[in-house]
Formats: sequence, structure tokens, C-alpha cells
Amino acid sequence: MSAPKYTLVHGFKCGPGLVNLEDSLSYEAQADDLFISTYPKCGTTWAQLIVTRILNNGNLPEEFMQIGVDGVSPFLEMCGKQAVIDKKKRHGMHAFAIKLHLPFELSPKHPTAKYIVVMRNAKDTCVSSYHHQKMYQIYGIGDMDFHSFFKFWIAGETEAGDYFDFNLSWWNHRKDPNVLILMYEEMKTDASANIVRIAEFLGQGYADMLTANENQILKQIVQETSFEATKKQLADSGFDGKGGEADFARKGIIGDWRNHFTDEESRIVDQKFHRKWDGTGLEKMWDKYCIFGKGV
Ligand code: PPS
Repeated sequence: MSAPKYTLVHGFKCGPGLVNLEDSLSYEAQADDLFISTYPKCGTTWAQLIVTRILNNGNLPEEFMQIGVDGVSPFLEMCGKQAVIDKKKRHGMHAFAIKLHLPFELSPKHPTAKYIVVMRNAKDTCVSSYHHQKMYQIYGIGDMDFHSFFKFWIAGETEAGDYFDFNLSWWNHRKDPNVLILMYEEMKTDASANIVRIAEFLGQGYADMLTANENQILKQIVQETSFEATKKQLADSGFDGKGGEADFARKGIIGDWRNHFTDEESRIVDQKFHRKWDGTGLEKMWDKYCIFGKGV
């Protein structure tokens, strides 16, 4: 067992698979680029699948059925900037979003490019990261138990670094007209409303398309991006066929942390949550889900 692997690139903790991070930092964002940028395991794939369907009249073109590096959304730090440029040549600018796992500071910037950010509560994000890193040998954690992984994760000693700093970097831009922040838990609670929010952010024409004919395309997207449908899509496209607990579309629930955390670990997260975020407004975002205590 060893510490989760990452390399430092310009001070950023770069996950072991992100072979093109350096190259991606010089990607020049274009006026109508659309980015989905999240801390790992916060609902990126779900957002990618929703966005791509909205951009394509409710459908998912064949090439976008794949979830991997250059499928539904090219993952810039992994596939590099040329793959993004080539995909735009093949599909035009308005068919897909570009996936990033970068904080605001390192994300490619253009004043009119759009940025969708999904946030998820720290405790479930940590659990999901643990299962993800155990699934891919490249992280080097072997059969590390959750409690050992927790110590690295809460110290920001793993890919993408400190969860709280990362999310705050985007939260500080929540009022920018080209930034939309979504919450995983809200998407779970009311997928329909959040899909409409995404469409409105992309342009009123997309929202009108969703709600025409008594919400026909909206209902279709809700169904086709449900957790069960995503799991099937991943399996059908050969991306998630391992079965069992460690699948990429693993549980997709709010609250799995309760099956993993000790009371002490939960309190440690609560403390950091308040220390990093109190007064920013971000600390109120999970109020109705009863996840965070005072941490004293
Ligand atoms: S990654 O590797 O960072 O891109 O992972 P990411 O997609 O951000 O997050 C993976 C978690 O999201 C869950 N998931 C979903 N939840 C609800 N609905 C849908 N459609 C969906 N698709 C993926 C996935 O199961 C991971 O969460 P956990 O808690 O591990 O199950």
C-alpha cells in the first residue's frame, strides 16, 4: 500500500492519468466553448451526458456514447488540446462540452465561454474517490482501506488537491454570467428542474426545445440520464463492465458516506468544512440534507 499517486504540475496535484495536463494549460479557450469542470467524483459524467443530449436535440450521437477520454466530452487534461480541436472540426462548436477537473485559476478562460460546475458534498465525494482510486491500479493505493485513504483525501494529498479550495475557487465566480453551479444532491432530488436550468444557461432555445410538446424531450433526457440508464450505457459501451461495488457508475446515491465514515472522520470533515467555508455562503448549500454538523 502506498500514498495515492499524483504529480505536481504548476502547483496542481495532477492525477496519474492526466498525461496532457501541461499541454492542456495552453489550450486557448474560444468564444463559444463550453466547459464542465468539477472536482473528481462530483457528477461530471452525469452532467456531460445531460449537456450533450441537450445540445443534440435530446439524442446522443454514436461517437458520444463512449464515456472514456474522448467520448461524450473530451477530457482536456487527458486527451490534450489537439483532440479537442479535432473534435470541434468533426462536430462543430455546439455539439459537446469539454471536460476539465481544474480549479478556476487553471481552467482555460474566455470571457464568453461557458462553465458548468457540479459540486457534491465532501463526504460522498471522498467515498466515491476512494472507490475510484481502488478501481484503477494507476493510483497505486492497492488494497488500502477507506480510513487510510480518508487521511490523504482530507489533507488534500490526492489528485486535484484540496476539495474545499477547489470548489471555493469556482464558488467565488458563481455570480459571473458565464458560470453555472449545480449541486449533485439537487440533481438527484429534482433532475428535471436542473436539466431545465442547464438548458436555460446554454440558451433559451434549448429550454424551449426541452419543454415543447408537454416536455417530451425533457422527460426523455431525465429517463436516459438516470443512474440506471447511465450504468447500462457504461456497460454497453464497454466502459463499466466489471460488475460489483467498484464500478464507475457505482451507487449514485446521497449518503453512502454513512456506510464508510467513523464519527471521528465525520467530525474532522465538519471542522474543515466550517474552517474553509464559513461566511462564503457555500457552507449553506447542503443545509437541507443534514450532512454536516458543527464539527466541534
Ligand atoms: S469522474 O471520474 O470524476 O469523472 O467521476 P464523476 O462522473 O464526477 O462522478 C462519479 C460519481 O457520479 C455517479 N453517477 C451518477 N449519479 C447519479 N446519476 C447518474 N446518472 C450518474 N452517473 C454517475 C457515480 O455513480 C459516482 O458516484 P458514486 O457515489 O461513486 O456512485
